[in-house]
Amino acid sequence: MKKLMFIFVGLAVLFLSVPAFAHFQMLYTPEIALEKGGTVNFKIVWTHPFADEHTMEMTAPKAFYVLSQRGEGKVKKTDLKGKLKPITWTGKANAARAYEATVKVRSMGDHMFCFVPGPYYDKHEEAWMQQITKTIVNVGGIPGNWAEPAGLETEIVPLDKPYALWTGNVFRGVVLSKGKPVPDCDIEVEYINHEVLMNYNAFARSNYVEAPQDAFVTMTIKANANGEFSFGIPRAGWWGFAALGVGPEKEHKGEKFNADAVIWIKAVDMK
Ligand SMILES: [Cu+2]
Repeated sequence: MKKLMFIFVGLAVLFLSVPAFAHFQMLYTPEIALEKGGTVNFKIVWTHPFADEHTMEMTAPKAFYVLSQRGEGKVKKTDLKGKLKPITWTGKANAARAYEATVKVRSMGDHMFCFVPGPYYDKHEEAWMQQITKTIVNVGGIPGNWAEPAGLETEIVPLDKPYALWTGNVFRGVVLSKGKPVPDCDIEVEYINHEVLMNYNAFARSNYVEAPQDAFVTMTIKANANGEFSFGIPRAGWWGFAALGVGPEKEHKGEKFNADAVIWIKAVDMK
């Protein structure tokens, strides 16, 4: 009888458990602090970048563009949707549709890449989700529009240059929805824990960090009353920040809709 109970509990855990780790819309390119203009290759993957436990099937993207500014110059918008090409991304657990893009950046200054994915239906949560994502690339160390809102429905506006961070620096940001700060929201933070193999459309399987417990896989921090947050960066590499459910849209096709605001930063070691 006791044995039977065990099996029951085991099965219940198996079927009721929802994925513990947070998903992130990756908008990844190996280098974001460039010496000079050139070609920037993006891998755009909807996955769990710390655990690499499940890669999700992306739907048709809504928008992809870049807002470029050199110094105090005019902000130039370039549509990049036509550059998106579907790829198959292979994770540890499965393979799924993702996208890649090859983009030329010519001018010095900041290039704020904005990606709006199509809504994704999550069966476990019985809700639609969408992560509106920014990655800011700099050329030549000339600052531009890195601290300006892109004007997205929801976004994280950095208070520190996201491409000029040493390991151990603090990264701060402010969460906006329709241009207004979102007080007290939850922000999930995750590390890209696996080397991104650009030529293989896959993560490397070696040299990853072992988390001592699940709360370290996806860290959750809170914004303050002004929608601002800060995070000390413990390790070189890529860190993603996702402000949860902060988008103004709450319903899609008669069901719950959660839009998150995501930003990516890269830290480098002082050596
Ligand atoms: Cu997930």
